[in-house]
Amino acid sequence: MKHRGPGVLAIVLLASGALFSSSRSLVGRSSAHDAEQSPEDRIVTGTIYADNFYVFYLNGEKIAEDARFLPHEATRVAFANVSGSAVYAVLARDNADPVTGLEYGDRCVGDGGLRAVFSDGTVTNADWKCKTYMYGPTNVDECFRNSSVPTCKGEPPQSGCIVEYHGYEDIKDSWYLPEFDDTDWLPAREFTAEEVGWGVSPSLDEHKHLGLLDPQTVDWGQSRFIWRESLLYDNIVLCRYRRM
Ligand SMILES: [Ca+2]
Ligand SMILES: [Ca+2]
Repeated sequence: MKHRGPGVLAIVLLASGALFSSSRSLVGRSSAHDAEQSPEDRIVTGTIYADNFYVFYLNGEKIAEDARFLPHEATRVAFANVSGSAVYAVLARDNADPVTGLEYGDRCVGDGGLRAVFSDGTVTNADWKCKTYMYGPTNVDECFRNSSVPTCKGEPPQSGCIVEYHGYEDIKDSWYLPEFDDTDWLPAREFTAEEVGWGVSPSLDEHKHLGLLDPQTVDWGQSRFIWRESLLYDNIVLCRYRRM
């Protein structure tokens, strides 16, 4: 389904050429190590899909964010490779209202999903670790009356929905840094294409200037869809992976 978001319009940094003005720019770098590397080794390319939106960091540096607050679209990213270990970090969020946890005018529980593949062999799978930042609604029975497994209802909820926030303020400036201690984070849960509603081709014609990709045309390699425990109720998740 098409989840119309609040109109957040962001920029794929790579598309604007911002990569090459970053501190990880290859411009001006020169060393014997670099000279031994092929261009393919020095620049990592990748494709990220998020329902609805992502922000991607490598080793603590923001590399890119999703082009639009919509599912069913993938975007390319690229960044200068680093020697040794590297920490991939992604904030991914479903289109959930911050107060009710619902969408579509508070008539639906939306679902999330994240998938990424990179040319250095890094892929999303259960080796990643994730933490839920926003969860809800927690009182779905009251929030959606007479519905045991709600996705969409015809009318807005009759009573208040409860959404929980889990300590993001304490880690908002550190969770994506390489040295951040994520030992208490849980393994990402893998999901199938059917579970995430995979297979809907986006309408991209009028948005090609944003560099949007039809995910059906991408080689996703060995990557898996990941999220935290619930695609429905974990609405904002933080995920990390350390490439050794
Ligand atoms: Ca969604
Ligand atoms: Ca949701």
